[in-house]
Amino acid sequence: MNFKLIFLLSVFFSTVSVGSAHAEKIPDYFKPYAPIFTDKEVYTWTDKVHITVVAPSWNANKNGIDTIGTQERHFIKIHTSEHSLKPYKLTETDFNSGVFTGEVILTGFLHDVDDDGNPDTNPRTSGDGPTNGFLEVERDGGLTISFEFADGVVLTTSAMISWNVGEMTFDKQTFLVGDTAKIQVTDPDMNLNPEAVDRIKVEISSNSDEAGIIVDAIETGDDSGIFETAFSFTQTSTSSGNRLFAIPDDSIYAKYEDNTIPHPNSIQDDLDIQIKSKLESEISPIQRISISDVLFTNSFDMPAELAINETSQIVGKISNNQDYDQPFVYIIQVKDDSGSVVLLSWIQGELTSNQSLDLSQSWVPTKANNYFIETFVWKSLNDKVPLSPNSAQSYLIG
Ligand SMILES: [Ca+2]
Ligand SMILES: [Ca+2]
Ligand SMILES: [Ca+2]
Ligand SMILES: [Ca+2]
Repeated sequence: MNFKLIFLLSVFFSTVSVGSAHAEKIPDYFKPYAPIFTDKEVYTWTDKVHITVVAPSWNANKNGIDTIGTQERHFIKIHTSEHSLKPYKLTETDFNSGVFTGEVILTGFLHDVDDDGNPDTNPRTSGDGPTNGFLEVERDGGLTISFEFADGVVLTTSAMISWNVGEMTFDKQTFLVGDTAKIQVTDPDMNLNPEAVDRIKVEISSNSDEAGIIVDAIETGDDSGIFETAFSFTQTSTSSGNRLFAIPDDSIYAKYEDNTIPHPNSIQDDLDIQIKSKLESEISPIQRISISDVLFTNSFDMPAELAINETSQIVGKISNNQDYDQPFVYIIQVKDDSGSVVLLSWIQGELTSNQSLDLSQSWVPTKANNYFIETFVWKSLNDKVPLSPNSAQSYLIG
């Protein structure tokens, strides 16, 4: 038994060595060794396909560049179910490498990728290699490369075609008002031309400017499928170009409409890719408005003491410390010494950039007491973020 096994092994090894001794014949009918490689297993519809065939037996001239693919009965064919390139020439990478390469640019099919009603692709099938090939492909089809290596021996390899769901990120989770914000979109399907920089549209908006801006994101290289854009924030002028009107505490939104989404979505479907960030200020909310202690005036606007059953005005002043407009609600609350609220009123409004406002509320005290008068500035009644410290004082009406 042992002898038999050793014998079989020796036959096996000697077969291998005989095979390599004959590898220089052209072609080697007995050893169909010429693996075909593509640089990816899955391509998008407009990718550039790099093809490599390792075929040492086709290295006829050790001192010159050989080619494969165009010899009668030894054609290379690159095809989908609908379109094909044949014959297609591949050239040797070096005089004596036995490795043959070529490229084909996939040209997709007619499709509108930016929803403007016009197709953005130029599908065509032409070229004879090694680098001038264009080939139309379907969204979910395949791509096959075959090489008639020897009579009756056809070597093939296949790759898939698919669309991809786009991805988008901000470079930071929150931005400060002076920042330049960056957005990156990855969608290989929008690399419509693998030999030139492509661009896509990104919509950017804030709570303060819901219409926002539309900016171009530019591909980071001819063949990257990654797109970048940058924009800044303004609190003092309207949105324009790559500048977005937004005030601190606004949410910042970016949207990319992906019109190239994969199966099982239909080819006509689109998907909004949306991300959110936030704009913050170095100045904390409580420092953004200043507040004065209240004064009391009579009906002639003259300073006056409070008195029982007399109408007075409680007058406060607030000032916008920021160079952008701020909505506010100003609240006046008066409590008696038991803690009961005897007056509560509020004034809503907006302070323009660096504006000061006098705010007043009439009050008729009805009994002698030691009153506690407080004023507050909040963002709004729903969003009770203090924009200034509270002001408080006691007032004795005897
Ligand atoms: Ca050669
Ligand atoms: Ca279009
Ligand atoms: Ca490109
Ligand atoms: Ca896509």
